[in-house]
Amino acid sequence: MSRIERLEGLEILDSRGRPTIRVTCVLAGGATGTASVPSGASTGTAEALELRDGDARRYAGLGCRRAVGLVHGEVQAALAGRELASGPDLDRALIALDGTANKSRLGANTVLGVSLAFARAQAIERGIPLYRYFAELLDRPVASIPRPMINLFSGGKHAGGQVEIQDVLVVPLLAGSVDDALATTFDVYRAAAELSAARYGMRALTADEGGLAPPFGSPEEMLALAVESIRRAGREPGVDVALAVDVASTHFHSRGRYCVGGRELDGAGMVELILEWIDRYPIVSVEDPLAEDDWPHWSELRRRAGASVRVLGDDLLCTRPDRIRQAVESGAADALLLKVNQVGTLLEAADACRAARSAGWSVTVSARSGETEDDWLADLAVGWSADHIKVGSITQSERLAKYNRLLAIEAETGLGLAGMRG
Ligand code: 2PG
Ligand code: MG
Repeated sequence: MSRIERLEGLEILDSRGRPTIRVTCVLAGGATGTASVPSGASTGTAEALELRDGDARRYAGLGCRRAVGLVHGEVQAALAGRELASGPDLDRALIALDGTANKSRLGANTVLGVSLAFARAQAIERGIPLYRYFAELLDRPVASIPRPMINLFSGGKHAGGQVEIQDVLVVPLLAGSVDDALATTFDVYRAAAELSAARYGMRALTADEGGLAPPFGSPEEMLALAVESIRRAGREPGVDVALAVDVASTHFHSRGRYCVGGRELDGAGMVELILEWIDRYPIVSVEDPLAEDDWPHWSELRRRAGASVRVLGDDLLCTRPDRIRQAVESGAADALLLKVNQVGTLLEAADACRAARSAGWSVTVSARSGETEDDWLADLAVGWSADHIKVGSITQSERLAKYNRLLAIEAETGLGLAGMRG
């Protein structure tokens, strides 16, 4: 049993210079945990709500003072002094206190900050590493370290929108360790920066998550340059290093039409385009290939894409167990992108993880485009035995905090990287 003595909130800035919150939880015995909450840009409609101040005179309405006030006020008043056996106990109390379906009263940012800070405090109180604490929440042993999917090129909402698709990522297939995966990616990233400079005459400007963002003329140009970068780095595309794509197609879709690469396609046309990409490029994972509500075309794509590629749901699923079950029943996807702040508590994210696992799906734990220097995500991905982790590129400290934590966990545990198909 743990007893919360005090909760403190602090408004801090994320990697895009926008406010977010950091919560500190002090337990009666003195153990203290602190955690910071990330924030997305290409958000799904079914995501839980982030509480923002809405005061246009301060941070364009994005301030988090109300969330901080709730941590100090209502949430602390409701929880301080309560005996709590575990994180799920606390999360149930938070869900009941909020009382809405999408955390719109307290805000998913407020709720998640408290949920994570308590987890850290309890792990400290029990003297166990955070990844072990997370593993116990799912009642699974820590089996492996997730294989990173690392941003190479970005477009869409994470860059200037010069090309519609959001991210092209590298997946080091043969790497046996995080160390190896990062060293391989370093070579590919460097080759990509050199090619971008030669071809587009620009230095290596980066997007929100540290991916390179030259002014590609089309998504195909972006994919082809990724393949060329792998080759230039002395690796064989599809053998040593494969590609993953976050199409994020919800964000260039409107009223049944997808506007991409100068084309205007309906859902069937979008399915054909994705199949063509899978055919032409060494793609092993395609995320949000269709819009968040285009369920029939998701199922058609999953049926036709073949077993060598995972169809990964982000905006489609929003880490919600009900939407995952719908996707399992309709055969819309076979991989979950898990972002805890899409649902707001560890408890609900763990349910989502279980729902995906019991359908035989793979799980990719993901950071958000607005991140902080906090590294809890690395512990979560290891603790929940994710197949992959997606935290952005190998630049920018808010990304590297997670990779560096994975390196430390790897050194401490000697665990190997997850295989490509679990
Ligand atoms: C995504 C994420 C991370 P955002 O779409 O997968 O890349 O972006 O946090 O902006 O939703
Ligand atoms: Mg996505």
